[in-house]
This record gives sequence, structure tokens and C-alpha cells, in this order.
Amino acid sequence: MTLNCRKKGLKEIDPEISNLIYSEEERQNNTLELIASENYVSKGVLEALGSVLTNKYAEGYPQRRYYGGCEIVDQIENIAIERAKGLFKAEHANVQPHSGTQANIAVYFALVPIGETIMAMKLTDGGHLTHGSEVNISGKYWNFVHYGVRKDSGLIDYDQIRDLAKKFHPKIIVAGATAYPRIIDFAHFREICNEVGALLMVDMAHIAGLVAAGEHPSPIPLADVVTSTTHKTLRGPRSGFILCSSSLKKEIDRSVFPGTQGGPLMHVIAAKAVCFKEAMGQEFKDYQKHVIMNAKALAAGLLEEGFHLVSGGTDNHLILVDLSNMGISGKEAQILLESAGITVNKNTIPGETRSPFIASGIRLGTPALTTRGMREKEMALIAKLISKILKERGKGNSLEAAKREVQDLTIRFPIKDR
Ligand code: DSN
Repeated sequence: MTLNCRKKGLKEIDPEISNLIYSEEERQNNTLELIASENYVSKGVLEALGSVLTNKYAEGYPQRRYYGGCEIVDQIENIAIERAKGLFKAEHANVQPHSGTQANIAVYFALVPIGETIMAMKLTDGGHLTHGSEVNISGKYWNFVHYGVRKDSGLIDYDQIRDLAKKFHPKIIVAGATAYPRIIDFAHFREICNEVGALLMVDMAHIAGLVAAGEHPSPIPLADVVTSTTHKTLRGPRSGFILCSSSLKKEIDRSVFPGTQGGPLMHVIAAKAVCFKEAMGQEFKDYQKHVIMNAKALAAGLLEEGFHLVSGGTDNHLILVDLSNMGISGKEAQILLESAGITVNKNTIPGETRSPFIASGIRLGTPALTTRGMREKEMALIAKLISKILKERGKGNSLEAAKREVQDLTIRFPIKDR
């Protein structure tokens, strides 16, 4: 890397990629982001991500590296570790996992011999690929037993978990979901784990920001190990981390490196440190309150329009809409909404009969729109827009009218530098 090259901007070095990044920025500015797992990072997080730290190899852990020249990155990783521990009141933090998937696999690899049993939530009921899906490494290397939600209420079926746990004696029970709109009762999970001698692992990726702000009960004092991403409600870089008790520190650290990863991404670890700092502030706590208030307002608006919501509503940042009564699949709804500038993802629903590529539902989340400053009034309007787009599909010029309203919202609530 020469000084000359550093002086040139990306626009001159690679106009093709530069233009595409600009187009993506425009797309983000001009659409309403309702994907529950997405958000907009601060300038501080972006700067750390785009820094020279990407040049540094640092295999190992602070003060125990396999490379020289690590005295600065050691300080950065130590700060990230201390901030994660402070924010979540954890005994130990590993900030090296590149993603939530890496974090989950590292925990299984650390604590469960290959082929032994783990229990987790079914994918169609709100779980995650890494919770033992047969197409994922987790489902291929370990024997997963799945629990789900109750058909009548859409709520986690704790009785089923207890029965299955007694029958299959899992080494770990995983609590945590990607499409569950209600509070998760970690104390109930702990109780079941104690009864059957299982470890409790909580994957809090979706709710990490809510937990940090005290808006969802924390799994930290109850779980043996907690995994998370940093880019959803937590509003940091695309990455992961693990929290655990001091007694598991050695196994977890060894499993991340050298067990399942090589060199850590020091630029991303720096960005995680920035994100943890931001999450300690009052502005972040207020933000998380609004994330939930907005989700409740959006849910209320959709219920008023006759939509069926799994579990009847939400306690957190997301809503799972069951479209069965609307005569439209999740895939069709996603495409229609996207054509009006509203971005969502199709999602399977409990008792799903379609393939995940089609699905019978859509998942909506408020973290990104809340970051733009939208509040309950805008959520009520968005619920009406979604209803109009889906119900009046193919009729007159209602799509064009919805597009104009979306555009107006994006102009009134720009993505601001923070
Ligand atoms: N965590 C998933 C989501 O909720 O979007 C992606 O893996």
C-alpha cells in the first residue's frame, strides 16, 4: 500500500464498487427498512470499520498473540472485552466471533461432544439455522431435538421443553429466537435445565439492545453462556460475541481461537467497542424504549386492519404477521411491499405448510425506523400503507400512492449521521 494509493479515494481507485456503494446508500435512504435484524450504525462505528486496523493480524488473545506488533490492538480488544462485561454484567466476554453463527458454533464445539444432544427452538417456530437446522453444520454435527410454540397462543411451550428435556437429556438447552415477538422467560429455562442437568445457552442476538437497555429481562445471571450478534437492536457492526461465567472462560476462548476461527478482525472488534460504549448512554436507553413502543403501535395498526399476528402482538422489537387470511404468501407480500419501497422479509410461521422460500408470513421490526426518528404516529401510517399495498394489490393506482407516501416519510426522516 503506497501513500499515493491512500491519497486517492475509492471513487478513483474503483469507480464500479464506489458507485455501487453509493447506490446502496441511496437505497437505504429512500426505503423504509422493516427487516427486524437490520439497523443503521453511527459514524463512529463506520469509521472504526473502515480503519487501518484491518491490516493487522492478531491470532491469539491480548498479551498472548502469535504475531508481533500487537501492543495497540491488545488495548483495543481489552477495551472491547471490558465494555461488553460492564454493559451486560458478565464475568467473561469473548469479542472475537465474526458473527452470531460463529459464536453459536464455537459454544457447541466447546461444550458438547460431536454427536451428542442439544435442544433448541424449531426454525419454523422462530429458531435459527444454527439451532440445529438439518442444512446447517449444527444439525449435521450434533443431534438436535426441537421444541416449539403452542398452537393456541403462539407462546413458547415450556411444558414441551420440560418433557423433551426429560426424555432426551440434552447437554445444552438453547433459548433464543429470530422471530419470536414475546418476552422469553429465562428463569423458566433455567429451572428446566437444573431439573435435567443441562447447561443453559441463550442466543440473545435479536434482543441484545433491549437487554443492554433493561427493556428485556437479562439472561446473564441465569445462563451459563450467552451468544449474540452486535448489529441488530444493539446497533453495532455486523459481528458476534460470547459472554460466559469465569468457569467456562478457558473452553470458550479455546473454542473460538484456535478451535473455530483464525485471526480476529481487529477493525470489527474496535467497532464493537464503540457500539458497547454507545449502548451505555442514556440516548440508547431512550431509543430502545421507542423501539418497543413503535413495535406495539405497528402491531396495533395491523390488528386494526384485520391482520393476524402470531401470539396476537408483541413485547419486543418485532412482529410476525401470519398472512393466511389475506390470500397471499410471504414471498408475494415481500415483493409487493418492496415495489412500494418497504423492505421486509418473508418468514415461516408456526405450523408452516409452505417452503421457507415461499413462507406464509412476513416479519417486521422497528429498530431501523426508530433510529431514523420515527415514532408511533408514523407506525400507524405504515400499518395502513402495508394494509393498502397488500389488500389492494393489482387495483388502480394504490401502489403509486403508497410509493409517494413512503417517499415522503423517507424525506421527513432522513438517516442522519450520529
Ligand atoms: N439472524 C437472522 C435474522 O434474524 O435475520 C439472520 O441469520
